[in-house]
Amino acid sequence: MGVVNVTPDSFSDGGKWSTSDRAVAHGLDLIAEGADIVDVGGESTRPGAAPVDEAEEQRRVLPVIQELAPRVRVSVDTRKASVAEAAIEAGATLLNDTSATLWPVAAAAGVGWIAMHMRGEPATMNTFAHYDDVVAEVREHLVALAERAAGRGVREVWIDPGIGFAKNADHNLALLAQLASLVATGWPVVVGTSRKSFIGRLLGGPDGDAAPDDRLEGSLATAAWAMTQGAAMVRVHDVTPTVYAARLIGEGAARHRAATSETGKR
Ligand code: PMM
Repeated sequence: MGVVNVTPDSFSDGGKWSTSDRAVAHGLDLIAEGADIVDVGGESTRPGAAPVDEAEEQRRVLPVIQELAPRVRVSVDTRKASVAEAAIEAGATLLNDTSATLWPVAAAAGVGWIAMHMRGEPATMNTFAHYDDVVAEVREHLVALAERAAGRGVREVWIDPGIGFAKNADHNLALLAQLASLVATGWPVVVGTSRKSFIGRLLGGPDGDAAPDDRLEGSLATAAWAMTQGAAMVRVHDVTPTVYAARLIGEGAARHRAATSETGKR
């Protein structure tokens, strides 16, 4: 999943694709680079970000979705039912729902739904980053959401631990280290680590955190880790290197399977 943020203020790429023309051009580039899904968002969810009103969010995302949807599967990254509905009209077939509340829209429209874990709102979420066992709490919450949505008619449900959403760097690393326990639930897992601040902190030095543009290696390493642990989708800004990594991992896994089945080993 390649990201197109049609926003002036996203931490990762804010302002770069904030006009429709530029956003569409960027989406076309991501398709050419090998993205299977393009995720279009019109509201930044970075910690402390100011909310955007419905009309403005629709003005940002709808023309971009209309242009891209005939060419690639489009997801809409929104927390608002009205924006989700308008995005589906415009051609989106997957709701990337960081609020994990929009399953009724997905059920009614027959589109897919990504339930992402967060606590509070982007403006306040950092104050909720307290867990006894972050992995178990996130897993149980997501499984409950997924089961409810599937039981009420959403045919395609994905779960996402919400790296960086109401989580500190230790929480993020614990969730990544134990990603297999989310994968073991059987729900397809989406992971978004791309350019996030915990990577900047880990890659930083005495002068401070690495800037979002300098987080490629960490983004790629964490995406590759997620894929090898069984994540079904990674949400990234840097599609070309991630597609290379995905191909390499897929090829390696196929050869490993072939070699072990030849020798009868498991
Ligand atoms: N992260 C961001 C936005 N949307 N959606 C999902 N499903 N998972 C994520 O981890 C996620 C998301 C924040 O990153 P951005 O500002 O670079 O888009």
